[in-house]
Amino acid sequence: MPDLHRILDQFGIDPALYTASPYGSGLIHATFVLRMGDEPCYILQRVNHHVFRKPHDIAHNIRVIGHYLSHHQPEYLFVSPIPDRESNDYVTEAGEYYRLFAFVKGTHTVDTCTEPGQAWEAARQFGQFTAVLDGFRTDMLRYTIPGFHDLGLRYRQFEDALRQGDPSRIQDTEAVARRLADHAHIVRRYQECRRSPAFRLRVTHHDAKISNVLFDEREKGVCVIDLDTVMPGFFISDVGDMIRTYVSPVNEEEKDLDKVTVRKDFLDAILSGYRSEMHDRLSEEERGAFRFAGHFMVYMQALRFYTDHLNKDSYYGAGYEGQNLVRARNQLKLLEELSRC
Ligand code: GN1
Ligand code: MG
Repeated sequence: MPDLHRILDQFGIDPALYTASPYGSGLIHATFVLRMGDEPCYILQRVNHHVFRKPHDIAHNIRVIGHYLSHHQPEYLFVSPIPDRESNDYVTEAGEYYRLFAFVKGTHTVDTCTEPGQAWEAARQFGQFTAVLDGFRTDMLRYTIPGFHDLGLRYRQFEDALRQGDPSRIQDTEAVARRLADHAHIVRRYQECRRSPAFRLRVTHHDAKISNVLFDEREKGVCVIDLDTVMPGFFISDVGDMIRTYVSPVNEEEKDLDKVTVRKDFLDAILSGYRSEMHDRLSEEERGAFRFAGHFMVYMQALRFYTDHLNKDSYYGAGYEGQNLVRARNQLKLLEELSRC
């Protein structure tokens, strides 16, 4: 638990009034909710600066987008961090970076998508986020993680790990490596999309999991949160990550692969919710890549988990031996299921 007293003091908040407890299920940052009694009031987040090497760039992106929206879409709910006493968007304490958000009253998050209606609402929110920023110049944004959803790069990192990773893990998992290499045609199609002038760079969220959407009491989507990976990107990143994380009834941690299946009604809901905001803005060629989006993101995540397994879990960490291998196998199964429908 961080030294709350020193951190909150920098935001001008009396730490004695709140109790902090861990919050959410993200793999990268450490997140805490601050409650006054039972009432959630703030979200405090310690930024993982090994992953986000320039926390200042995150703050820059959120600031320029917030500025644009306040002029062009003032009714759009955009959750920016609370400034500290000196108007900084984050504070530093013991070499770590922390930021604070107001808890949006009357909202909640969901960890797994249990109803197609939730998938529709979330997809509409991610579509709307890109749609309201359609007129915003993407070159104003910084790349907070360079090459983040570059599948060519992720494939090269997989090949590097096969050469330089842990020798016994490489040897024990050759079959997984072969199955991954069998899908390399997805990289080639991705490169074609990138090169095509019909594929536009847009403001893309890049982490479209269901827990990054706030819902109200009537289960309507309210807004998207977790804007660290907002960068110029292709719509297939967000649609693909929704497919990756909403269509299966179980998540990437599931070991029983029989449970990894594709719920077609959820898939349809994602496409319809996203189209409700974005259909007219997408080119014909982009519209033809909805299904591909799922293959692209699930494949990338399978590569990333397996690569990390070979690299001894240096990126994601592991709660038990072989966890990233479990995740990689899970994502491979999902890819195979998606390819069948
Ligand atoms: C990481 O921390 P979280 O869960 O929001 C990762 C995503 C992966 C996801 C897999 C910055 O996101 O790209 O899809 O884990 N974020 C980063 O669970 O690497
Ligand atoms: Mg995230």
